[in-house]
Amino acid sequence: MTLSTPPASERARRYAADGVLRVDRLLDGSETDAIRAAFMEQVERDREVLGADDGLPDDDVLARFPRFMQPHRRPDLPAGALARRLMSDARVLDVVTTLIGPAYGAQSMFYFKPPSARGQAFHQDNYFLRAHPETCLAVWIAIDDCDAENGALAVVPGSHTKEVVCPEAADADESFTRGLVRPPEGTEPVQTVMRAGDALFFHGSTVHGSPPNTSASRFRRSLIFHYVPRSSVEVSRWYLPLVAPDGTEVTIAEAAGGGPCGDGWAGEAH
Ligand SMILES: O=C(O)CCC(=O)C(=O)O
Repeated sequence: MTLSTPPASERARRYAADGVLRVDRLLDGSETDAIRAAFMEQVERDREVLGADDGLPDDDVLARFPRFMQPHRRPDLPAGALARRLMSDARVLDVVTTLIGPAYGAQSMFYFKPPSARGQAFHQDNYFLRAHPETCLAVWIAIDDCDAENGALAVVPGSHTKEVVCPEAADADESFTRGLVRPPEGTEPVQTVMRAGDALFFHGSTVHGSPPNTSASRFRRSLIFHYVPRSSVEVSRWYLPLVAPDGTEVTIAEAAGGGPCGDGWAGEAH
């Protein structure tokens, strides 16, 4: 199976069936060039201000190029201002609203994924965001052309109808994150091939992840947003405050305890 971009009138149906929707050319080349340049400038100047602490050893290439978390919360930085603006961009929100109705922005992330970087084992975003009573929705935008060699995203169509499960241990040689959710029985992963500016919109229970970047010289950068429906009554603390389309910050209750891993589970960042 390959994922194709349906006509706009087919988007909701395709998303309901597959749990993932591809929209090619969401951003144009001048925009992805500007995003790439702003984030590279930031990571070279000061990576700590936005970089996640993923507990990586200093000699891991991802310690030099950590994923950036919640850059939209730093609109004083050029990269943060871009993330903030794009989180509320009409082209993005139009699709988001078609799929899940009126929504709030909950998270922005930027992955650099340089050559030799490990990937991210299969997982489900609902495990982390815990937006209730609804699901979250991810928007994954390619900032470089990408394929299996440089670690493009792989998604599991149809897995969004299954439960959120408690992860098992991932292979640390392949994944910089620790949890692994296997594709449910009867489903198959699809390795995507995308151009810079193409986007995937996927359901919070859709199993997805990415292989290591085995290319010699091709970064695989991506800009990622997560949204929750405006009808959500709670979400994990890390995602608060949410951001309304007009930029207003909104706070709802914190989701805590329970979940697929039992009552002791206190939540963790994505
Ligand atoms: O970009 C990647 O390699 C993985 C991103 C991802 O899985 C996520 O944002 O949940």
